[in-house]
Amino acid sequence: METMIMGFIFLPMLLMQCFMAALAMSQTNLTTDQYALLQFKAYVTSDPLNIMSSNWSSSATSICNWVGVSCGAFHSRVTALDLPNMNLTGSLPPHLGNLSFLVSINLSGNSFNGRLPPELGKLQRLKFMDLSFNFLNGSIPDEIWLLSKLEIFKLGSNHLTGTISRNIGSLTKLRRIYIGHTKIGGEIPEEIGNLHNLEKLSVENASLSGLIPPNIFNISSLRGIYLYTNNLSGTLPVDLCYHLPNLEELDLSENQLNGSIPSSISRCKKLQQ
Ligand SMILES: *[C@@H]1O[C@H](CO)[C@@H](O)[C@H](O)[C@H]1NC(C)=O
Ligand SMILES: *[C@@H]1O[C@H](CO)[C@@H](O)[C@H](O)[C@H]1NC(C)=O
Ligand SMILES: *[C@@H]1O[C@H](CO)[C@@H](O)[C@H](O)[C@H]1NC(C)=O
Ligand SMILES: *[C@@H]1O[C@H](CO)[C@@H](O)[C@H](O)[C@H]1NC(C)=O
Ligand SMILES: *[C@@H]1O[C@H](CO)[C@@H](O)[C@H](O)[C@H]1NC(C)=O
Ligand SMILES: *[C@@H]1O[C@H](CO)[C@@H](O)[C@H](O)[C@H]1NC(C)=O
Ligand SMILES: *[C@@H]1O[C@H](CO)[C@@H](O)[C@H](O)[C@H]1NC(C)=O
Ligand SMILES: *[C@@H]1O[C@H](CO)[C@@H](O)[C@H](O)[C@H]1NC(C)=O
Ligand SMILES: *[C@@H]1O[C@H](CO)[C@@H](O)[C@H](O)[C@H]1NC(C)=O
Ligand SMILES: CC(=O)N[C@H]1CO[C@H](CO)[C@@H](O)[C@@H]1O
Repeated sequence: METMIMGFIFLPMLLMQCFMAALAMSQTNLTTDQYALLQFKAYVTSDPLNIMSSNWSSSATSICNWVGVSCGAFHSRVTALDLPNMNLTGSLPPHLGNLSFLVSINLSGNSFNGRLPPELGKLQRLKFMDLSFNFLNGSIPDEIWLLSKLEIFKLGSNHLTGTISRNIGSLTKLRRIYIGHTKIGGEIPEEIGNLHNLEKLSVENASLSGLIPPNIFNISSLRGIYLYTNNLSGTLPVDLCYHLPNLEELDLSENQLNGSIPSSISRCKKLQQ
C-alpha cells in the first residue's frame, strides 16, 4: 500500500521532471536553432526581394513563423529551411549543421557560392537536400555521403568538383540523385549498386570517366538514367535490360562508349526515350 502511494506521488513527479527536462532541452536547442538561422541570415549578402529583412529577426515572433522555416508540431525544433528561387546571394555558414532536427533544406535556384560546409554532415535526420542551381564550388564533403536518411539529393547545376564517394553505397534510401551539370569527375563507384530504391540517377554533363558499373543496370526501381556528356567508356552489358522493368528514359549520349546496342534493349518495356 505504501509503495503504491509512493508510486502515485513519485511517478507524476518523475514524469513532470522528465517533461521539464525535455522542455528545457528543446528550449536550449531552439536557441541553437535561432542562432543558426541568424547566422544563415548574416551570411546572406543580397536579398533583393526582402524575404528575410522583414520577419527574420530575433525580436519578431518565434523562428517557426519566419518565412521559409517550418518546425515540428511537438518539439518545436526547425524541421525545414525552404527558400528556393528567392534571389538570395551569399554563402552557407557551418552553423546550419546545428539544426539537428532538420528534415528538408531547399535553397535551389538562388546564387549561393563558396563551399558546402562539412557540418551539413551532422544533419542525421535530413531526407531532402536541394541546393541545385547555385554557384557552390569545392568538392562535396565526405560526411554528406553518410546522411543515411537522404531520399532526394540534388546538388546539380553548381560549380562543384571532386568525385562521387564510395560512401554513396550507404545512402540506401535514395530515390533521386541529381549532381549533373557540375565538374564532378572520376569513376562511378560500384557501391552505387546498393541503392535499391533509386528511381532517377542524373550525373549528366559532368567529368565522369571509366566504365559504367554494370550493377547499375540491376537496380530495378530505376525510371531514368542520365549520364550523357561525360567521358565514360567501355561496352554496354548484353543483359542491359534484364532487370529494368521500370526504365522510361536512358540517355548515355556524348560519351566514349563502343560496341553495339544490346538486343536486350527490347526488354525495357517502359522505355520512351
Ligand atoms: C513573414 O513574412 C511572410 C512573407 O512576407 C508573411 O507571409 C508572414 O506572415 C510573415 N510572418 C510574420 C510572423 O510576420
Ligand atoms: C525545391 O524547390 C523547387 C522550387 O519550388 C522545387 O521545384 C523542388 O522540387 C524542391 N526540391 C525538393 C527536393 O523538394
Ligand atoms: C530575381 O531573379 C530572377 C531570375 O533570376 C530575375 O529575373 C529577377 O530580375 C530577379 N529579381 C530581383 C529583384 O533581383
Ligand atoms: C553551432 O555551430 C557552430 C559552427 O559549426 C559552432 O561554432 C557553435 O558553437 C555551435 N553550437 C551552438 C550551440 O550554436
Ligand atoms: C569558390 O567560390 C568563392 C566565392 O565565390 C571563391 O572565393 C573561391 O575562390 C572559390 N574556390 C574555388 C576553389 O574555386
Ligand atoms: C554543360 O554545362 C555547361 C556549364 O557547366 C553548359 O555551358 C553546357 O551547355 C552544358 N551542356 C549540356 C549538353 O547540357
Ligand atoms: C544482376 O542480377 C543478376 C540476377 O540477380 C545476377 O545474376 C547478376 O550477377 C547481377 N549483375 C551484377 C553486375 O551485379
Ligand atoms: C576522355 O578519356 C580518354 C581516355 O579514355 C582521354 O584520352 C581523354 O583525354 C578524356 N577526355 C576528357 C575531356 O577528359
Ligand atoms: C572498346 O574499346 C576498348 C578500348 O577502349 C577496346 O579494348 C575494346 O575492344 C572495344 N570494344 C569494342 C566492342 O569495340
Ligand atoms: C545541436 C545541439 O545544440 N544539441 C544540443 C541540444 O541540447 C542538448 C541538451 O542541452 C545538448 O546536449 C545537445 O548538444
